[in-house]
Amino acid sequence: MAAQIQAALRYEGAEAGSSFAGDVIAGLTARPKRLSPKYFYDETGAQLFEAITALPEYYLTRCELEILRERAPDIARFFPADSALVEFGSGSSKKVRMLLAAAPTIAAYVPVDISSQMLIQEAEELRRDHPRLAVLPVVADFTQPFSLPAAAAGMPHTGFFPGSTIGNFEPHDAAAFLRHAGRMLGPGATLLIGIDLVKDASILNAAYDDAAGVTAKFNLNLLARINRGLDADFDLDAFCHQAFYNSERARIEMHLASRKRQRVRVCGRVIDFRAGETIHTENSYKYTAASFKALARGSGWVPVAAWPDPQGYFLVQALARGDD
Ligand code: AVI
Repeated sequence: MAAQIQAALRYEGAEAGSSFAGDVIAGLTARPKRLSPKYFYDETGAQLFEAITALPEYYLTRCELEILRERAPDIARFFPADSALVEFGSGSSKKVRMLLAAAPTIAAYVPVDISSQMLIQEAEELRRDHPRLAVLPVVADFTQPFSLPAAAAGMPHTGFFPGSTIGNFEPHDAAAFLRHAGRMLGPGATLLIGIDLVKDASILNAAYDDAAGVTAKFNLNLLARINRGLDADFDLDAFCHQAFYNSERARIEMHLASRKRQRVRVCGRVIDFRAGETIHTENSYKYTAASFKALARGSGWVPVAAWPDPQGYFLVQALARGDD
């Protein structure tokens, strides 16, 4: 286990050392300014995201958990006996536990996440609770090709990508991910994916701009992370959180807006902001059942079943690999 932790830390150290600085400078010198949402998730960011999932306005997690709780026996019918369940971006194991409870014939669980700490801790707890299940964590950026553990090689694979995380990908990246997942999971694979649905803008806006200001803190933490990691001097009080639904592009946009004209130093570079100028930090795309099916079909998958929550806010969609 110690070796696994060390390998994971080496991986994270290399990530922070190389691409973080380059991506931040490239994003802040681009027009319009932007930062990748993947950098939200340092330790503080991951804790703030957990807090977001419990907010009254953030319906996504509650709706998906309700679907998994109520429909797990139907969903479990899509898992072949003695198969491996591969979760992309696993984080906490709350959702997969519902599937494992309904499908005791799953032989292996392969959580894939870039954050080694959570991965290893959750894996230990799952091994304790499911002694017959092979828990085979993989520390990797799941958007890039990675190898599945040899111990799961001969098993049929089911992918699990909950949380509407696919909504944080640009549509062409979402299509690329679906293709890459199909190649990784192999012939005969099924993919179970959580999708946030298009709905009234007032519900969407509230979910990303909550009254308690937790999402604002989550967004501003990106600047705090840059201050800490890249020797920068962002004044967090001089920026404010903005989130709004862009109905033409069916996406929530999150920005950090400069409250005044100002100059910020990052990694020895000087970045100028106009008053009101924003850094675009995240898109969260929303789909209709039909628009997601079209995306999946165009990316090598066949929609085989879908389970919405009773309000029709969220959808768990099952896909089968198309060319098998
Ligand atoms: C992780 N992801 C699905 C969240 C979302 O809803 O797009 C991230 C998030 N951003 C603000 N609130 C939650």
